[in-house]
Amino acid sequence: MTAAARLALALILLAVSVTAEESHVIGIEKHWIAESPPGVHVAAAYGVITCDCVRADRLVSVAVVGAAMSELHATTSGDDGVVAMRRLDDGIAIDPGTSLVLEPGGLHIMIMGLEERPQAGDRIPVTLVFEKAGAVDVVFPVATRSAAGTEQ
Ligand SMILES: [Cu+2]
Repeated sequence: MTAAARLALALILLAVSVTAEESHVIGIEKHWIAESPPGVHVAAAYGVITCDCVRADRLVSVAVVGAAMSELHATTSGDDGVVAMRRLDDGIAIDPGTSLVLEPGGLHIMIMGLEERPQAGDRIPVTLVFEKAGAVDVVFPVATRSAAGTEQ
């Protein structure tokens, strides 16, 4: 390979990597927060998160307006059939071209210390924080579990 060809190849590789940096886009759809019963000040949020990216990203934390704190949880069922929730302190990885599905009975955002219980029709601002993409603001609509189940 000549020096000129080598330089041309290096420039092409540089262009590709720059493009990759620019096309790191987080998408979220089908997002919703489940309505809580009266007197309950915790809630769960769900949705499908995609990463239009070359390198993997990671959902590391979530902030919800009107809530004291939020955690990322996985629902697990043991051999004894007991269903429990586990806090994911390292966040949740999201690989390029795949969907991160947060759904009832699986991964979810646990919202705690809500000033008011979320009710169907409410719209709650949420900030999803990703390792690479940074903060992504999304408004989550609140729906009853039955309504969400029939709609999806
Ligand atoms: Cu939970």
